[in-house]
Amino acid sequence: MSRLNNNSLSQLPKDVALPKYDRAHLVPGIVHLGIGAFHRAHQAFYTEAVLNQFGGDWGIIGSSLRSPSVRDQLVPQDCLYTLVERSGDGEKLQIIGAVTDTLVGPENPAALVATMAQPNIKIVSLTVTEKGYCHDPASGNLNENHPDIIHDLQHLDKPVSAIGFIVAALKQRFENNQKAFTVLSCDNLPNNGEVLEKVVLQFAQKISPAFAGWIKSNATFPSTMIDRIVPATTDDDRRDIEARLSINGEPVRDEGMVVCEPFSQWVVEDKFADGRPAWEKVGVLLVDDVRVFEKIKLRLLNGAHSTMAYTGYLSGFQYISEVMEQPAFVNLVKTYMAREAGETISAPAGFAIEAYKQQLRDRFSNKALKHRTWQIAMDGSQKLPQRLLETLREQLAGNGNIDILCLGVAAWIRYVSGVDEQGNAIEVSDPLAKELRAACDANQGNPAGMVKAVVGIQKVFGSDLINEARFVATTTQWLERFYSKGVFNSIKDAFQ
Ligand code: CS2
Repeated sequence: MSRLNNNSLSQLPKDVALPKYDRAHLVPGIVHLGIGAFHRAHQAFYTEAVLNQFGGDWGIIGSSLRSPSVRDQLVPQDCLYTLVERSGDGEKLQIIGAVTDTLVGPENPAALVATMAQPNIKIVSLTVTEKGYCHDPASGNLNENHPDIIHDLQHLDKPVSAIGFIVAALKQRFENNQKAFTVLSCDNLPNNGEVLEKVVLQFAQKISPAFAGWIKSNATFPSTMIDRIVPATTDDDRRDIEARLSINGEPVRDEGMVVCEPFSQWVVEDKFADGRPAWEKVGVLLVDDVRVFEKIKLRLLNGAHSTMAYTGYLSGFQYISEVMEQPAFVNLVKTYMAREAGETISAPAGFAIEAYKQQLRDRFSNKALKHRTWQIAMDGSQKLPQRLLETLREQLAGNGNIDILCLGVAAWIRYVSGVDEQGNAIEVSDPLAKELRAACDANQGNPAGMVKAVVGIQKVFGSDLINEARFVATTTQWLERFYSKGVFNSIKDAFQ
């Protein structure tokens, strides 16, 4: 079996869309930190659209800050990969060519820093997930006790964290009197640009105030709202696509392919230090203020996602589309969007918010996407603050509806206890997994004690929420119900 590469392009089946420009003319202008499936289906897709429709030469150097697997998938195939859009209407295949190389941070950190410091690099973008910011989610401050930050402050010549890489590369530019770059956060955090700027400046300040001052006045940190549902690629996906790419009956293997939904959205604050691709020509919304878009998306989409992930997983559903086949869950999601989340949102003029909510429910119901509840359930300690807890604080302040927010928090506590309703272990993937498990174990059989212990973790809940009696009581009631009659039955009783 052959492998997708530059030579196979011209022979691929006619219904596979190909790069329409000469890849040899690309000049890397972007280094992306964290080249996972999301980047390949989102920012690289938009840059590809600019290249296809309007030319230019913006190439992307991808990098992984953890494992070499994406490099091993992409480099042997000239960094080409297939983007597969799936919905009930079928499947659309496109080969993306915008990525020119892929580096692995841990293998040679100095090489990645040097690449980021090259004058042709104008943007360093990142998708490193919430926990990659090494900040305290409740306060937004750099977590100086984070092992990666401790390491990087001592060894900035070989950083391990995204923050360390950014600071190290900016430092070389500062020392060489070069221009700064734009640092473009593409993670699901409210005000992600501000969050990133804060941790980068706090880190740089520890090196020298003059350097931190230079970053502040020269680098820019636009905030962005990113949206596209991109489940992790599976071996079944790779096998299916092999056949779809076959040349003269011989399958073509693509190890780097990604699957996504047709929908995508990107809203970007337009403040770039040294230029950018003409993304506005291909549907990206360049605006002065992203916050309202980010709030709408995080609360309606991601808040619903996390709530469905914990309750759905515990009810025995593997995929989000299966959860959406249950009338009680549909009603739960509708109510949450109208009430708990919806009441805290004022959409900008012209934004059809009801249509947006319906479209979200349709997207969740896309059966062609195998989006695992377990995947979304990951890293809840990093996600809950912006997905549910900020909404909760607003609702508490106005004495408003908090029921489904408490249900979501209770389901998360039930999930991080680490044992499902059949007594099987749950593989909880979360940087605080041990601490959360210990808090639950110390209160076995005592839902009220579990809630107090978990909500007492200030890194997640701040110091205020433990004192909110209505929140603690409602969350405890849900957790009691979950333990006495099961999660699915509790939801059916309340929402069917
Ligand atoms: C999901 C998101 O995994 C998760 O936590 O909620 O990745 C979600 O699919 C994206 O934000 C959609 O844009």
